[in-house]
Amino acid sequence: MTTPLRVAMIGTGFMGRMHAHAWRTAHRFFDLPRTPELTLLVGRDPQRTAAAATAFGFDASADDWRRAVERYDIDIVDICTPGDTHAEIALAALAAGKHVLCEKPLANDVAEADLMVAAAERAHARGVVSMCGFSYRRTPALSLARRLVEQGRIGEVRHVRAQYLQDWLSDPDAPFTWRLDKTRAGSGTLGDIGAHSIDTAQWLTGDDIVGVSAMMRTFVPTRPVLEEQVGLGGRAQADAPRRSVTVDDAAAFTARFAGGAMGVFEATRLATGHRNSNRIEINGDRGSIAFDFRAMNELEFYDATDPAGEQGFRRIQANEPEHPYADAWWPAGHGLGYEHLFTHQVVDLVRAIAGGEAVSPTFADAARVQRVLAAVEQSAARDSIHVTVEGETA
Ligand code: SOE
Repeated sequence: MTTPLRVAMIGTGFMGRMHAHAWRTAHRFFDLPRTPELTLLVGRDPQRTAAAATAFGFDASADDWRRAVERYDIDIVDICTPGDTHAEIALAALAAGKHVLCEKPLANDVAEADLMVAAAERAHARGVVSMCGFSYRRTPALSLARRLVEQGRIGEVRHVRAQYLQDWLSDPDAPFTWRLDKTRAGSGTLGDIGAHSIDTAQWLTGDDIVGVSAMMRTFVPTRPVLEEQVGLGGRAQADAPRRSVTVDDAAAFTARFAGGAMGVFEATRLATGHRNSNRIEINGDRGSIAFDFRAMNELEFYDATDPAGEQGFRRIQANEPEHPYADAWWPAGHGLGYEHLFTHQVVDLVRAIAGGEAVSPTFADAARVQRVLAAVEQSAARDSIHVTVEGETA
């Protein structure tokens, strides 16, 4: 039995459930230098949180996140709450010497993100580790894609094309949630799922977006309010009162990368028929890679140096022992799911904590995403004019 790593998790929604699963499984499938212990679950409603603590496997529950920061016997704070609470909780936890895992996007604006980066860097000098939960980076097929791009196997990157499409808000009577309130979520589709595409694109290419031209749209201006919070895709009574939506339903933007590549990005939660279609394709002068979450164990790779007459997009099953994380799971060909990305996220974080090393995506990586989000919103608010990521209007 290795030294425990006592976890306090703030939040009991979809990401809370998913992170709890990851904390429970990581050390049971991977050799870890420290063993996560689910010590404290924090949620606003005491009864619901106590029930969730039992269901998730936490030893105790509380209704105030400050209990997690104050307790000397908590080693890491895992933030799975709406974006308007990320900065306050992370800053307090880091100041108290707690390691921090914070869900994406890092914050609700660049100013908050910068405060979190500075606090994380100060804390790291004391051996405290922090990470932002852009979990798609932990997909074996995308790790393979990054290795191919880094090795130059697709050559000079010219195009990045990313779409993240969901449809849980297609129904105009899908109920109001915190994700539709700008003061809680920071933005709508853009920050919720567009942020994943931005992070994945910058991570795969090793290149930053330096300017955007964007449009954003809210198609459904009000949503019915439910007394009871419902999950994604729930339905409200027909006569429920309606509340104004203050975020985007959809965002589309072109992007310039520092290295000269062109990007085309789209994110929406009203793409009827797309439950969770997260796709990215990168074209270079010697080849291409393409990933579609709907076939998340596969990477499509086109090698233009193959012999003429034998070229084509090959579909690589990224579950072979040569692929990251694969040998901890099932024999080749049996595949992994969305939940495995979160277990991988915990594995890399726990190993980094044990070694005192930084682990990507760092808060600084996540703040670069936050700058792109801000530039997209600025461009969309000004008739899609080109906006540089540093905020000047080119
Ligand atoms: C809701 O759109 C959501 O849960 C996102 O918040 C997650 O980041 C995404 O992975 C799945 O959909």
